[in-house]
Amino acid sequence: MTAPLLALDVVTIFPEYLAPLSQSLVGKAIERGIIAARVHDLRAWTDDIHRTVDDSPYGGGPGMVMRAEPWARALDGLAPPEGPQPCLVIPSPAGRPLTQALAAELAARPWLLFACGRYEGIDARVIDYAAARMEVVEISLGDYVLCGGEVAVLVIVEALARLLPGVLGNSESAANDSFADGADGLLEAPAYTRPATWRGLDVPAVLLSGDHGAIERWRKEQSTARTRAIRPDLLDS
Ligand code: JF5
Repeated sequence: MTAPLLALDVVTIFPEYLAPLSQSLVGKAIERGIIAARVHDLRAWTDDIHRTVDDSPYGGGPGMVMRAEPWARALDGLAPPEGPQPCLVIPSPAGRPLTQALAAELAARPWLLFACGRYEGIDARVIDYAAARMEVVEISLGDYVLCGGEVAVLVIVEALARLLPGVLGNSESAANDSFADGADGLLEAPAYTRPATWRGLDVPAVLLSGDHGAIERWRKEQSTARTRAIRPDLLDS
């Protein structure tokens, strides 16, 4: 097999949480060798009998913080300092918002290393330690708090995997997506399939008309109306 387009490492204290990576489109891309994915248990890089990954926060406050040392050993083990370096991706409510543009940027990297935080997050020095030799991107899925980074990693991997050549079929190409390069950035118009009447509900007649100009205009109106109602912020830009 030829080299994968994208290598993924995920470090987590809940490796089973990443099981969905082997399903669906991402799973297929792994089977087909387009993506190489490895999931690692952070506790493999602890050295005490309790395999401790957390401790109380300096300065006080609730909750626990992930200790720096296991993370540094994980980074050094997976990406030895003298070798090629991955882009380190850390899901965090304090990160850069995930957008289609950021997903496309990440999809162009050869190697991504995901660090899944839990509790109140990872000792901040880990980011400084990593940033001295690799690119580090903290990414937010939105303004809410998850219990850990694992689900965010699944979201990020799914968003970028479908942008890799060969992952989507031609019929489901990413090029037409609302947020793809050159797209209008509006929400998609509603979609319908057979039957034309279903439980008393009809497909809009224009879609059955065969008039491609009228269909295009109708879809644009639908997109604009939906966007104005649900995501007016997308119209401002
Ligand atoms: C995480 C400590 C990281 O909660 C998130 C998140 C919210 N939006 N985007 C990501 O990340 C996981 C939880 C707790 C650090």
